Amino acid sequence: MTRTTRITTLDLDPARLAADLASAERFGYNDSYGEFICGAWRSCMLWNRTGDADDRFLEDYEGGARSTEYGSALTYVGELVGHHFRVEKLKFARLARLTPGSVLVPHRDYLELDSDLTRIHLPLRTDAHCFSSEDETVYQMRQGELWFLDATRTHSAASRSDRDRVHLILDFSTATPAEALRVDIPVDTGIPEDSVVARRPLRPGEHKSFEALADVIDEANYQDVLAMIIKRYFEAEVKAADVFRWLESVVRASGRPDLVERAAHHEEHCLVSR
Ligand code: YCP
Ligand code: CO
Repeated sequence: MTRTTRITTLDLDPARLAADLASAERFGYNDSYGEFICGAWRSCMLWNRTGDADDRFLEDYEGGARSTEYGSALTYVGELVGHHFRVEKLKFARLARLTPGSVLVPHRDYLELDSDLTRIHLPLRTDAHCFSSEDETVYQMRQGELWFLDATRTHSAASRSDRDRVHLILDFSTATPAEALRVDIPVDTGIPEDSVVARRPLRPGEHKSFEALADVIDEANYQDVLAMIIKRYFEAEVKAADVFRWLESVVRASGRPDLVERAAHHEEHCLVSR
């Protein structure tokens, strides 16, 4: 079984990367998948089924991907992808901007598709204040590192940076990351120790104190309360699955059946089926 792993580190050309990132500032981004996001995670389709950037969701389809106007505009990124990957297996390429202060709700990808894809991340712009997670591991993908991300496992991301984190995200129709690569690199090592970020142990009563948010939560700040729990998960040893347990105890104690139902559906949508 292949696990999330750092495949290699690319030797990026800073000037050419800067030129593509400058072009990307002017692209049209969409706010698809808002239910997975507290804050903003804005995405731009570079390659998909139709070549139309307005087709913003992952979907099942046969055959090769087409470049959108934005994909064609990123000449350096296009060369990097063409050099390292079997583009005939590529289904989707996106730019994703995680904006300052934003977090993703722990979730699993591809649940709505007939078959899983192979997910690759290449951070184009990031810093020491951007974090990713898988289950109970918080880690950092640094600029220029090529990662295979097992998106079928529960994962999340958080930014405490003051700039957008910009990642290139690729999805291939292969069973393993090795089949998506053109270059022969061994892939199966897991998240390396030097990428892992330690979290502190939970303080006694820490979960309990979050229950006080029951007096605060309503339909307008539901996502903000969830964001607070997710931010704590990135700091302290809360289990990924317990993010929804903490939310559940808040909504139950709030005496709001509508919010209890909303949280239950939200968890189902993120982690189980959709
Ligand atoms: C995706 N994961 O890859 C999802 C949606 C957040 C990250 C948004 O499509
Ligand atoms: Co995801």
